[in-house]
Amino acid sequence: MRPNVMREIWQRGEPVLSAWLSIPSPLLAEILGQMDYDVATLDLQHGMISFEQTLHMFQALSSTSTMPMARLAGNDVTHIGRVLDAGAYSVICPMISSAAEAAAFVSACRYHPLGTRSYAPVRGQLYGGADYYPRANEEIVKLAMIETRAGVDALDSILAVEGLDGVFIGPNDLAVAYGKPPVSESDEPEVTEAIARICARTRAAGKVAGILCSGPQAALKRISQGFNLVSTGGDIGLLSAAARNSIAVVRDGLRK
Ligand code: 3PY
Ligand code: MG
Repeated sequence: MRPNVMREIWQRGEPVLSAWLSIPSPLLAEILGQMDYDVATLDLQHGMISFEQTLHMFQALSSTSTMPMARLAGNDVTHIGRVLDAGAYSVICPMISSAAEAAAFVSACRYHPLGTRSYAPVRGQLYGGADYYPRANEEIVKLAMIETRAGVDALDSILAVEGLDGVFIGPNDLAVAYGKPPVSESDEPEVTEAIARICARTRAAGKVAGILCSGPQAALKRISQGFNLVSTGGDIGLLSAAARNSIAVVRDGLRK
């Protein structure tokens, strides 16, 4: 099976850098796949991406060295199976609040006897290779999103779930959970302390600590805090910033 680049990067002790895609476009996936990201995460929870578009975006990514990841729409066994069958090599499950939820998520990602994933990996096998079935259980990376108060409280038991590779913090939902405004880089002490605690405990448990970041400087700061998986800014934000700057230069020039 094609090796999961994320595991190779973590084995070297380096952080994984992810693009974050919400716009449903195979061409966009191909363009970002040509940049220097390790993985591209399709946001199937809050992004505008359907199952058919997921398939086509994964196909577009497979012409590049950037590996396909998905932030799932939810902890649903049928949905998880379909996203893996479409070729996701790593999956992030939102809103995990207990060890039982984390265990159900991991089970949905693994074949018998370790889990309950139904067999027929169709495109997963085309992308992964002929030995997909015997290797997929261990190769696919499984991350639980911590973004609720219950999830923070249950962190140690979630980290103890066998087969879970680590956690991924949703900083917006987490801030909301603490009664604060939804921003990726909150400076509210309760939120910053919770994020630091989640990162420290997760790394101490030998697991992956990931987090969504609003941009490159935030990503660098999170890596220096100990995170070893970061998104470095989403497609919508990148496009908006580039367009805003571009038109501003022209309008400023016309005023001179
Ligand atoms: C969050 O910040 O809550 C997320 O889930 C990222 O989209
Ligand atoms: Mg969230």
